[in-house]
This record gives sequence, structure tokens and C-alpha cells, in this order.
Amino acid sequence: MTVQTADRVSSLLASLGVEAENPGAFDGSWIDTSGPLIESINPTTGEPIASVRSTTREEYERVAAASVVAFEQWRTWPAPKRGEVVRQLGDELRRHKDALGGLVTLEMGKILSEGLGEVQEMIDMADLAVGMSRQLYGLSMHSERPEHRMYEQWHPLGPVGIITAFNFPVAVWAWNAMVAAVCGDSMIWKPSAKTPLTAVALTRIAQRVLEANDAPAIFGLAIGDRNQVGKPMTEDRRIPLISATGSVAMGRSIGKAVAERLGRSLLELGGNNGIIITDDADQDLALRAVLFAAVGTAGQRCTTTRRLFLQKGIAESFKTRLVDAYKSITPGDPMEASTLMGPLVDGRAVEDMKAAIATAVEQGGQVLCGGEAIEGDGYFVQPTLIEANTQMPITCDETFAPILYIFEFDRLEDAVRDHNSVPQGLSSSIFTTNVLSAERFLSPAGSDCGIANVNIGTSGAEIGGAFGGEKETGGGREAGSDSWKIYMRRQTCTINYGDELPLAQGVEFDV
Ligand code: UN1
Repeated sequence: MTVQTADRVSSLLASLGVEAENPGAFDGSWIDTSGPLIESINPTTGEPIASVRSTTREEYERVAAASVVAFEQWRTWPAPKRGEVVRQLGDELRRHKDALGGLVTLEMGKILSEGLGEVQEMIDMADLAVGMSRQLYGLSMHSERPEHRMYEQWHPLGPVGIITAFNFPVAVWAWNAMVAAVCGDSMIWKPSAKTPLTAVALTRIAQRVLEANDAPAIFGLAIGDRNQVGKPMTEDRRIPLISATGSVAMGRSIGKAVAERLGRSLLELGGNNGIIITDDADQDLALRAVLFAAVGTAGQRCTTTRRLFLQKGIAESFKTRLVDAYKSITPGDPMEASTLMGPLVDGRAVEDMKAAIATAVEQGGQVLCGGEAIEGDGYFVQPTLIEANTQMPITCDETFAPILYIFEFDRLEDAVRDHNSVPQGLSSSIFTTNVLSAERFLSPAGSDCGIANVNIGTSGAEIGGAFGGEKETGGGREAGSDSWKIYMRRQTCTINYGDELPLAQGVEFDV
């Protein structure tokens, strides 16, 4: 790291209250954690930035007990008052947007514009949740019994466990935390061990807002590994909801553990997202969209485009343009404004990418460009295009790297069938100017994903919609629309204001 960069890093960390070594758990106060040290590595240089002392099982227990106490107080606050605290949190994030966005880039490696975008996503979530705090509506129904009234209401649920991945170190916390907070829940956050500093910095910001409002410590934090934090949390009967983002394998084991105790889980797991481009599509638009969706965030979004279906009439020309565009992208320092693609998160991610490319070639794929890791400091790779066919099993896997598999098709029905043939079901797009093709893609026989776009890439969803996917993606929905409902418990209430006791369904039971 150059001196200049080192200076920049230390002033960034200082402005966010991050020290050389930080405690890894917060329960209203910072706990003097005693687990192994987690070193945070800058993926651009491979050098350590600072460290966090991880949380042990006993320390997790303290955070969990505190979150129950915080919940019992917080649930009595009127929802709009809870919204006011979230509004202030949004303001505080506006103030720290540059520093926090910079830290995301430093620790995770996405380009600065995306690091800042993530903080913006948190701010947007805060604004949305403030509005929600006055709109946690229940329905009222007409009772079949005379002089009876029936309605439903939504109550706070309890402490929520939030498990997030390295690739969106703050935004995914905000999808859950802003909504859970206005719903009256407390929470325990288990962030990725690859981005612990961001979690410490964000929790410090949240702490100040809580203290300024004399609010209970609803934003708990426990940075630690699976055995010390993940497992006790998913098995903890005091935590009615576990919201987890990560791999399918992780989601499967969390889903089982939570189901075993009949808890609720909200799973946002892998994607293997496809874009279909028809002969009549606007090629310029499609090209830009494919680039952002496949190369953006170095292919490390769950919404990254991993499969491209080209209709035969445009396939050759589109491939040529795409190869040229890929070759023009030089991975580099994500802090530099001109960089479009930063490093992968760590050496393991580079190895996984190399292994996937080797497997693809073995299975008959042809590398059109890229295909190599870049020697030198940091974890840089070349964005890679592979001509593939749907018989290649590797194309059913999500490799968290910038590999795009290209297929060709004649008829739209075949492209949709192939598109839907993978186990995952997160995001999908079609590029077409034909209204019939667009509507067919969106019809019940069209895309089987939780997100389906027309003339927009698969990534970069807005927070106003419900975010999540089907099949092995896990079925959960977060952020906007009515996703708040999973953070609350529904109660159906019937009130008899008469003098009689009529029974439903006309049942007679007179003594
Ligand atoms: C993720 O990669 O886990 O739609 C989330 C998007 C972002 C969120 C991605 N808003 O690409």
C-alpha cells in the first residue's frame, strides 16, 4: 500500500470510529470479546486493514439476552416513534455516506460508486421504513355473527437474527434492520467475517442514534464463526425469525435448523440469473445492461447475470461486440473513479473461479475472452465469456465471479425453458421490442424467478419492490412491498358487543 493510501485508510477508519483492533459484539455496550482475531484484508492489495476480536458462544449469549430485554421495551413504543428513530438513522447515514461507502470499497473491493450506492440503498430503506411505520395495516372483516366485529392487527415479533454476506456488507442489513426496527423488533446481526469493520462502523453509527433517543439497544451485533454465533443463533428459540443471505448450502442448513424448532426463516440464497436477447431487441441497450449485470461488482452479486441467451439472428454480432467490450475493461483499484471492476473478495474466490472455468472447458465450453487470474497484488481476475450449451452441468452452478455463459436459441419458448431449467430462481430479464415476447416472458408460463425485468439487466433492483427468489433461492422476500409482514406476528381479533353468544357456522350448543 502506498503512503498516500495508508493515510487515506487511517483517516477513513478514524472518522468512523474503527480502531486497529475492535471488539466484535454489541449489546448496548461494546463487549470485550475474547474469540480469535479476525483480520480484515483489503482485497485490492491483499494487505490487512484492521482486525476484530470475534464473539464466543458465551458472549453471543449476552447479546441474545440483551436483545430480548430490548425487544420487550421497544415493542411498547408507538410504531411512528420507532419510525422517528429510523429517520434519524437515515440522516446519520447521509452524514457518513462518503466514509462508509469508502470503507465498503476498501474492505470488500466493489468500486466506489457501488460502495456509495450501497449506503444510498440504506438511506432509501430508512426513508421507506419511516413511511411504513405509519402503514403497518391490518384488514377488517365482516363477522358472520350479529353484533360482532372482526379485524386483524400486526404486533412486533421478537428479536430477529440477521445473517449477511460479504458482497453487500451494509445494504442487506438495512433491508432487514430498518423494517424490523419500525415493526418493533430488536435484532442480532451476524455479518460476514470478510467484512467485519464495516459492521463495526455501522453499529457505532446506530449506537449513537439509539443513545440520542434513549432507545433500547435494538441493534445488536455478534461477529463470529458458525459454531460460536451462527449455530447458537439459528437454534435459539428466543429468536423467532432468522433472515439469512448467502449460499444455497448455508441456507439449507439454516433452514433445517430453524424448521426443526418451527421458527420462521427468510432465505435469500444463490442466483443463476439469465438474460434473453431476441432478434428485435435494442442491441445497444442490451449490451450496456449485460456489461453492468455480468461484470459489475466483479460478478459477486446474487443478481449477477451468469447466463446469456442470444437469438440466432443477432448472436454472432452481439458476441463480437460483447467480446470487444469485455476486452476494454481493465480490472483495477476500485477507489479510482475510472475503474469499472475491482478485485474478487479473496484468494479462495479466485481459486473457485479458476476451477469453474477449467470445468466448463472440460465440459465443452469455449472461452471467448478472459479466463485467467491476474498475477500481482490483490485478487484480480479477467472478466470471462464462455460459449456454452445447456448440457454443461457447470452452467447450473452459481460461481461467485465474473463468468458469463452464452447460449443460442431459435424460438423464445426454448430459451424460456432453458432459462428456467436451473435450480435457482432469483432474477431474470428479457431484451425485446416485441410486446408479445415481453408479456410471454412475464406470463405464468414465462420466467420462474422472483424478479423478472424487461429491457433492464438482472441486477440493481430498487428497494421499493419485494426482493427475493424462488426454488433454491429460498423463497424469502425482503425490502419493500409487504415484506414487512414477516417481521411481525398477525393476530385475528373478534369482539362480541352484544348480549348473546351466537356460534360460528351456525353451531348450536345450548346447555
Ligand atoms: C445481493 O447480491 O445479495 O438487485 C443483493 C441488486 C441489489 C441487491 C443485490 N440491489 O443487485
